[in-house]
Amino acid sequence: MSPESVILNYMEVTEMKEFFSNVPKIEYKGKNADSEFAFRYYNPDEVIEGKTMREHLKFALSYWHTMCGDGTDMFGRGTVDKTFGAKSAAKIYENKAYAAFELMNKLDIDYFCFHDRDIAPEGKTLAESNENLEKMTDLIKKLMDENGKKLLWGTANCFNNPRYMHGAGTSPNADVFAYAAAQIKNAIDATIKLGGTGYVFWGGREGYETLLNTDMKLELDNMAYLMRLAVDYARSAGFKGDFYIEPKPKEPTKHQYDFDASTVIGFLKTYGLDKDFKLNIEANHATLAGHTFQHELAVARINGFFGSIDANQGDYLLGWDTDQFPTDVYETTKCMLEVLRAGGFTNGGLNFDAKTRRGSFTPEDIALAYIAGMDSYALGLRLAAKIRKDGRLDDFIKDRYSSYNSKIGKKILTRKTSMAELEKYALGLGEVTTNTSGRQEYLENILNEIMFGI
Ligand code: XLS
Ligand code: NI
Ligand code: NI
Repeated sequence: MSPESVILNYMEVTEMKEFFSNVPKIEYKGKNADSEFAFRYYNPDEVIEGKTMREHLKFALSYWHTMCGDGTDMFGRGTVDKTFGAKSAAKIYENKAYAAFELMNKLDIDYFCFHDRDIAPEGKTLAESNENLEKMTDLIKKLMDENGKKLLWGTANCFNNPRYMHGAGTSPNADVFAYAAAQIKNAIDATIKLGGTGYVFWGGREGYETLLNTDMKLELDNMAYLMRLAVDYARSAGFKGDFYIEPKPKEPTKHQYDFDASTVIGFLKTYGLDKDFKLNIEANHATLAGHTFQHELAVARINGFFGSIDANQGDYLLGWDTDQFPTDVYETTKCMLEVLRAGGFTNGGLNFDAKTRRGSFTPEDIALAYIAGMDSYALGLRLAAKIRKDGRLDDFIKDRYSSYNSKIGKKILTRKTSMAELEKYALGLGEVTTNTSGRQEYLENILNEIMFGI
């Protein structure tokens, strides 16, 4: 969004103190809370499985959706004013920052995530853009210190500007590759300056539309080289956090190179980047790839790439990234089950890469949306812990593979057999008569019983 595109522009307010004046400080009030401005399930200090809910969930505000997204879609202009009472670009971005911290305080959110161009406008030249970024990170650093807020991760927007029409690191144009590298270098500097614990690569336009004009190998090689350069630069500049790739199968390009968790892990291993990166799994991207959210998280976890999460949800009837606030409690529960199985977040967290629907256009809607997302994840955490305590689902899985605990199974599991021995054993079996039921429906009913049983 460029500031000029916002039509709902009121008189410039220079000393605006409160931007979400109808939103009170949100506190945990329990199930019987008598106001919509309250948490019913998110009780930050409550301990679950040895950690507070605050420590488990590590909620983050996404600066792009919340401070910048104005509801523009393919068929209509913005419905929401995100100028925060200002007129000039400089003042708009300043007010965005003040409003962001007010909202984080009111919602009791400890972290935020940003693209370079969300927090500071692009200038006429790269040098000017860098200057804007420097100035805004000075202000944001001050606000972080004053309000005790932290940066979960930073990233560079290498997809909005027309120069990136053919990609950034995968552009056929070497000048674009150089420009992207320069932009990423500055975004890394900004992340380090703000003490960020992560740096994300979401491959904006890193993909292709047609192989009629695309050298896929050269593009992938270059994308990996840009990542290698970025990691080496960041480490030399003192960055101690994690690097993440955020998989997405399509949109904006028809075929995004970072298709899904498995594809990205393969890519990282091919290019020797697997020690440097983890994954940032987004719910809506998982479903676009034809997977469940839990599948993507499990793939990341079992391969040692579990890092961070973009918490949102899509619409199963639509084929694009709707970035809705997550309210499907089956999904948040299965997600938190994976997070607990992974041992929880280290440098990562739950970033609400989510926006209110275009018709939910008031400032209060933003707060209500975050409350809905946070409460849904709090419920998910509570229910995931309950599932683990109940133990029936975990026990079922363990038991299902018990044939590997003895005899030929143990030999297979300990990798101490051979094709000849297995053949001899199979010949002796006559036929396999030992299969047991997978009991899917029974397990689905147990899940319901644990989640809703009274
Ligand atoms: C877009 C992505 C993006 C990343 C950050 O679909 O989700 O918002 O999270 O660049
Ligand atoms: Ni995302
Ligand atoms: Ni997305």
